[in-house]
Amino acid sequence: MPTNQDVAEKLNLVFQLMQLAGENRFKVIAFDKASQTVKGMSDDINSYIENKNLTDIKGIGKSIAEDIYAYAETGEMPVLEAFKEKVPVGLLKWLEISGLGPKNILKIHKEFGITEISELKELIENGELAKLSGLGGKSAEKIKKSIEWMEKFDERCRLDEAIAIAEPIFDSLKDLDGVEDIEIAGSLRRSKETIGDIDILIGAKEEFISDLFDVFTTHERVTEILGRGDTKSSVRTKEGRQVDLRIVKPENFAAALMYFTGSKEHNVVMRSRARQRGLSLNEYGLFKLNSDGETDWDTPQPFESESDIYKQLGLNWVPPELREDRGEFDIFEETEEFPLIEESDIKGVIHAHSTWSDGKFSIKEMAEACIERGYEYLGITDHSKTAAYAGGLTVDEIKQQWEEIDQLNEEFKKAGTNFTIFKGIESDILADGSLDYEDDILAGFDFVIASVHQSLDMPRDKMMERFRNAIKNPYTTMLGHPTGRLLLKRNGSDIDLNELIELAVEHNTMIEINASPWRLDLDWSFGNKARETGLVTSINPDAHSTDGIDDIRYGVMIARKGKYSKDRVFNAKSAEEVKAYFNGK
Ligand code: DGT
Ligand code: CA
Ligand code: CA
Ligand code: ZN
Repeated sequence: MPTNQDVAEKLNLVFQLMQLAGENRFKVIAFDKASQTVKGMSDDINSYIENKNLTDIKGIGKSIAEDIYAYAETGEMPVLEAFKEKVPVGLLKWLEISGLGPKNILKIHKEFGITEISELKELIENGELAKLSGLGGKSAEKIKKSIEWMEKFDERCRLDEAIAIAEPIFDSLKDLDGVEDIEIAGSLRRSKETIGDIDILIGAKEEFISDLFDVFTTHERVTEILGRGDTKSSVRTKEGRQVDLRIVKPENFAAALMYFTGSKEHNVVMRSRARQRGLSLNEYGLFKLNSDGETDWDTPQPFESESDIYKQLGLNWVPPELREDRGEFDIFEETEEFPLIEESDIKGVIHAHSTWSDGKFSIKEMAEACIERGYEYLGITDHSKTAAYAGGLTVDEIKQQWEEIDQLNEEFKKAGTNFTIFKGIESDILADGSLDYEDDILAGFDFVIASVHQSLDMPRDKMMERFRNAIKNPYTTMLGHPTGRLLLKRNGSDIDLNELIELAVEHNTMIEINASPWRLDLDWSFGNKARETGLVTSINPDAHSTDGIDDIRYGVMIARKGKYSKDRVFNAKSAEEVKAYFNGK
């Protein structure tokens, strides 16, 4: 019997292959929607399969239902097999190469019969690719550069990818015999936006170690055992990521957790604080220094917890997100309470797309998904007219959309649902920094997110002028994804964010933290600047589907890392407060 996950994965693969094959847009979207629906379902899909009533599920049409029945019966999904014939699965990875669209990918594949990116790189290097029309000179150079970037970044993965790997492995270990303590450590515990390898730490007595490593190294995601020692095992998962599991004595757990959480920079300061107090701090614990200034292993200092170790070194407990040696020592010498934004503080969803532009769900469906998740409001922001490639809205369409929103709000009111949809727009910042509509239209929105989507690689001074104009524009409520970076894929624009943050504060313009795990932009490393200047952010999912709303989770992780408390997060305000703010602006 297939699991929901199996079915969702198969449908998603069809979706991706269809995209590559250049299938009709509506068919492609249908598979994407169906896959997301199945992934998010709480009941077992098999009960629908048995009752032959899959089409009762919203988002699954008749033809996809047939595909799923066939899959359940035979273990193969005919539509998937058909597409695999047309487009080899290996080509999917090519979609990540910028400068190479689906059409050219298929053309190259047909002409040269290759499916590996390494083979493509060879073709470029020996000049063969240039023989295909439209792929010579400049575009070949661009493709080659992009491949080199990808190779470089293969060493790391995004935060969401790391979580998706770490959590199931963590869950498979946490209740096993002998596990007294268990935590995810390393960069993942610190909520870094990209992760090298995943580190898991267990506190257990020696007699349990071997069994625990057995479970770990035979986990269903593991494809390769990279090493197995007495206290550490490393594996590679089917996603190509490395996971390290270390098992320490329960009494060493707190010290080891601190050590393996890092960062290295944070640890360096901690060790020097220990030395100043005549102590030595390492992964095994806290010891006295002998007269030669070396660790005296016979003098372990007792400690109860991480917090206790920090106390002994003159500090309050430092939340893992802040352990980067970026001012946390000054703060936690003084403060015990340093409140950081929490997911439960978020009251509404700002920055979401609907079918009016490039979103996959209607405004109503997006609103219902927000209500389901307990939010009080939704700020819809479809693309503006210049973004024609993303279905940007004409002035006429905006007026129709406003009517629809008024109507929906009226319906909510009548039904006694305490929920508000705000009228927003994600306006392109044009090349000269102006927004994408005349003032009388801009004035009709509740709020405006101003984002750059084109010509991201302008020279720094031109780009800065562009941003300055957008920030100063009285209709700009907030900047969207300021650098435009796509993590591990594309660098952001060359801009001076410190200056822009100051200017934004001066003009009462916010800067979003785009919570898409591809972006996480504004970056957390500007957190100190934001805090000093009093910048207000909004943690925005930039959702293009109902699922996308849940990306807020990653935005909150990054906002915490950037030291934001809830009073500097706009969408931690209630619907009433937000309404009052929009009316005032
Ligand atoms: P990553 O994996 O590149 O995303 O980053 P981390 O921080 O997870 O680094 P990783 O996995 O190499 O090591 C995990 C932690 O262990 C690291 O944050 C601090 C600690 N650690 C590892 N090696 C050293 C070292 O040579 N010196 C110090 N002070 N700490 C280390
Ligand atoms: Ca790591
Ligand atoms: Ca590691
Ligand atoms: Zn955008």
